[in-house]
Amino acid sequence: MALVEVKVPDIGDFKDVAVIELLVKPGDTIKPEQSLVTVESDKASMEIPASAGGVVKDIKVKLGDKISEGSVLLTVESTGAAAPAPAAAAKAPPPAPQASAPAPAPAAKAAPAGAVEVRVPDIGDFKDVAVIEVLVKPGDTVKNEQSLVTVESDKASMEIPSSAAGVLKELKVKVGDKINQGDLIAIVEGAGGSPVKQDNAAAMPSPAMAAAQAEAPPAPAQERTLPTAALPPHDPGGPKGTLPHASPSVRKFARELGVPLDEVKGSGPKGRITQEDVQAFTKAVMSGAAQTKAAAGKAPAGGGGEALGLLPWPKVDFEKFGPVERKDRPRIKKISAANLHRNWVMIPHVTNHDDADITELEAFRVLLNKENEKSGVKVTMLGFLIKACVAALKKFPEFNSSLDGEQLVYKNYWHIGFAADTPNGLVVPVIKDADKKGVLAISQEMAELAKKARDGKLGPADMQGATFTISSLGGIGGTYFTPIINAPEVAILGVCKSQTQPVWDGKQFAPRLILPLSLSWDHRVIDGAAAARFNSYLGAILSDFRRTML
Ligand code: CAO
Repeated sequence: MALVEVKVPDIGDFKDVAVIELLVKPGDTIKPEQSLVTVESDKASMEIPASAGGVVKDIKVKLGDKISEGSVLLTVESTGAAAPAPAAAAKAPPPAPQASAPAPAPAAKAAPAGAVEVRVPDIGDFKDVAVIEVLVKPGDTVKNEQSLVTVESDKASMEIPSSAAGVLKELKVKVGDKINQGDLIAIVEGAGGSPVKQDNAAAMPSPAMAAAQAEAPPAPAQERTLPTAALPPHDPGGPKGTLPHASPSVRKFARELGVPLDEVKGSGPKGRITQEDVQAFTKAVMSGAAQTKAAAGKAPAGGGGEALGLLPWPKVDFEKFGPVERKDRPRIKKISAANLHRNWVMIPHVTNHDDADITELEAFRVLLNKENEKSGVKVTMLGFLIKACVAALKKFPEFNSSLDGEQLVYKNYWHIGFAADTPNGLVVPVIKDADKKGVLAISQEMAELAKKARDGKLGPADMQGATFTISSLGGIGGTYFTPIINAPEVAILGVCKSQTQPVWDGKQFAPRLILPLSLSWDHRVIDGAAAARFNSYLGAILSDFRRTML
């Protein structure tokens, strides 16, 4: 079987274009005309198809390499099945030189003084292509070759550039219009711009198109108003592995910002990614509202310290030291891990520990449960804690706020989340409007939500809208811990198991039931003194619940 070199076919005027995507790898079996690499200039992109089929032996280019016609892309071990595709041999229509010699264009119609008609250049095979994006508006100052509109067929999209510089007086097309070569797009006036003469102002067709055109008689050279048209870029409906559905300029913009375009959701027609989509994605990542896959992928692997300039997470062959068992982590654990990690890294946490004397409150709780034995509503310390926290949050509204850019959002509702331990991981159901509910109602709702959580039946609405969270390990044990704030909240209360302790009452040691409190707070929003006051007020309420009435 022969080893065949697959070279870049005639791609017209495109020289030294950068390889931005490799679509095949050694060992792949490829068919003639299958796309091999994507190349891109600053105006357009295109996929280079194979001139022969077979098994890929060796890839001769890598990302970033600059290639031109004749560059060797790869070698294939030919199956002999298919003859070399005509693409390589195909002659593209005469290439479109970049607008270097501006001259009055015969096609540029009279128009008002200094006004220039900008028309659709030779866009090769493309007929009746729809305008899917208008990139400028009347009054804009446009530069020569600045993209004016994006058009799209079912196979590719391209930007149509201006042939003149100046102020855009009129736009003659709108989104949805079908356009063809020679159609008037816009009128541009003045500012040194002039229509540009262009022989063979052909938009560069893709090699596949070139192949198709090879059979047609060469188009006669014409002077056209528009000198340069963008090369039809990649085929959005093409084989898997092609670039995301976006215009070349948007892809360039995304590359400059380091935005992984395949993670951006397009809001344009047919899911096309617009510049605004890229900007919104960047904003979301910067504000912490979203994460790139690369960042998220690093987190579960053990913290991905590379992004912070830390050592990579150690990779250990555990089997070397003994038998191991691997299990997939439940979905809830993965989601909460990513959230906890973000919150821990992005929020400057401080935790204040304090104690509350709940001797009387516990006695009251026991009495209440005895009285309510028949009703079946069991009151735990958490019910009182939720009510006590609402009182403290009302007294210290900063603790019931959220950061939003330069502003602090004070919430005039008090929805309290509580961490619930379930077989599948940690979830945080929310008691809505806890300020309007009594301890019995809160206890009942908490029991229902905790059951729903353990049964895996909590809906998103059950877990949304919290303004403050309590994490109680009181039923389990421990003294103090450092709970992680549940963003965008700014504080969380951790509670551990109450213990009877000897407390000095001024005359003697008396046995008192002491509840350990751990308040974590966001130091960007809250100061240490405020946190100490919050804890101390909370302790006072828990010692004497009558204070909530004050
Ligand atoms: N001190 C001493 N005893 C306590 C207590 C406290 N602070 N809090 C609760 N208890 C007791 C209860 O009275 C109950 O006692 P009885 O069985 O004798 O009646 C027992 O501990 C069990 O209580 P509970 O846990 O069922 O009820 P709860 O209202 O306290 O908590 C819930 C409900 C859903 C929060 C809890 O079951 C849970 O999941 N806790 C774990 C939360 C968690 O994982 N937090 C860590 C998150 S990491 O930040």
